[in-house]
Amino acid sequence: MELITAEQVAEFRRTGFVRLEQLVDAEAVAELRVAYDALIEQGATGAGTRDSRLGGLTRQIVHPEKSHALFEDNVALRAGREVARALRDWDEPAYFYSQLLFKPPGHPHATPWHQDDAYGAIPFAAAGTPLSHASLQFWLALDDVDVANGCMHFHPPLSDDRVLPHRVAAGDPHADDRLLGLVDDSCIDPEAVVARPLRAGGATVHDSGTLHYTPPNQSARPRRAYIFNFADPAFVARITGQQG
Ligand SMILES: O=C(O)CCC(=O)C(=O)O
Repeated sequence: MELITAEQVAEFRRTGFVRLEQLVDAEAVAELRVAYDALIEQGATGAGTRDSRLGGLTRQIVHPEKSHALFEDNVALRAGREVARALRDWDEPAYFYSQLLFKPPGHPHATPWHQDDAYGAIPFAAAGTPLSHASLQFWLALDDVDVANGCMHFHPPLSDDRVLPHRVAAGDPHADDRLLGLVDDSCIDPEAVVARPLRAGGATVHDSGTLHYTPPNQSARPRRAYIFNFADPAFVARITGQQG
């Protein structure tokens, strides 16, 4: 199965995001769902996992691989690495982190417009910081997703290649699970916004500087997103060095 075409690579380079109709097959989706549901239902208690709520609102399990072995190595991560190799000419894409972000039926909270680079500092990266283009975020749908249950929405690049002004939209500003959003959404052109519905097993990939948003889950269906990130190895070495 071809994971990504030359046209999709070109689209990503132009827009900073791309939809992959099928990153993994139904069998992999079924297996991941079992592991996902087990962590959501029983709680993720492994050392190194953070099981909390993004902004106190949306269930988020960061580093699920520390609580369930399937998230350590699976078909989605292997496929994601292949796609990252096609999208970037890094020496070797470095696995950075993963998270489960769960919007159950009727979940009333949007994930506001933001750029992932804004999360690079606490409480947020200063407006005007150059975008890093250092990582790729994979958003794998484990349910069919559309606008009603909270699929990803993207905005094409603004001419300014910098972090826009962000604010803490919810949660403790100094906690890792704070929720960030743009201070002012007026730069978002509704005509330019692209919703990316997916069948289960499909994924979107976006650059760390790409503006994105998800709506509340207004449906009776769950929205199980398995999110993982591959990054420039030089960037990961720098971050890890800082932490160590
Ligand atoms: O799924 C969501 O609600 C938001 C996901 C997101 O912001 C991301 O993957 O970077």
